[in-house]
Amino acid sequence: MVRRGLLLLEKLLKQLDRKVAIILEELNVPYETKLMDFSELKQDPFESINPNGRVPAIEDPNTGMKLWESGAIIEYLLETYDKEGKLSYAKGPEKWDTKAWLHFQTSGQGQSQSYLPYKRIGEERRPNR
Ligand SMILES: N[C@@H](CCC(=O)N[C@@H](CS)C(=O)NCC(=O)O)C(=O)O
Repeated sequence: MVRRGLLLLEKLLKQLDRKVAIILEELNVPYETKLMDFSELKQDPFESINPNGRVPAIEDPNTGMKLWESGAIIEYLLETYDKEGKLSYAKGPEKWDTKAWLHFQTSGQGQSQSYLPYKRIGEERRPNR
């Protein structure tokens, strides 16, 4: 099946964006990245994709889907492009176990670890705030 490449809107070297890129790579889904500047995030046209004005976000020309929130993007990619079950399970306890790990990562571990480097270098606030 010939697929058109997805557009991944991200900021360079951010772990949330890399997480989405890793899924795309593992599933052999073609994509290109568009690196966003902070100044572009809190206004249109980006806010028409993500009203919360944050990356990552994707645009999928194969389905017309535009999506934000890394966890939702990952679930979408798995359901749409992992028909062979390479990274996901269609049913059974494994399906719910992997969802538990995904929610654990996005709701807790992901957010807290993104602050760790800034704590280590002694900054009170993230430089991008
Ligand atoms: N819960 C969101 C978090 C997204 C997020 O915080 N993204 C950061 C970059 S890694 C961002 O866009 N920050 C811009 C800002 O805070 O204005 C997700 O998992 O996608």
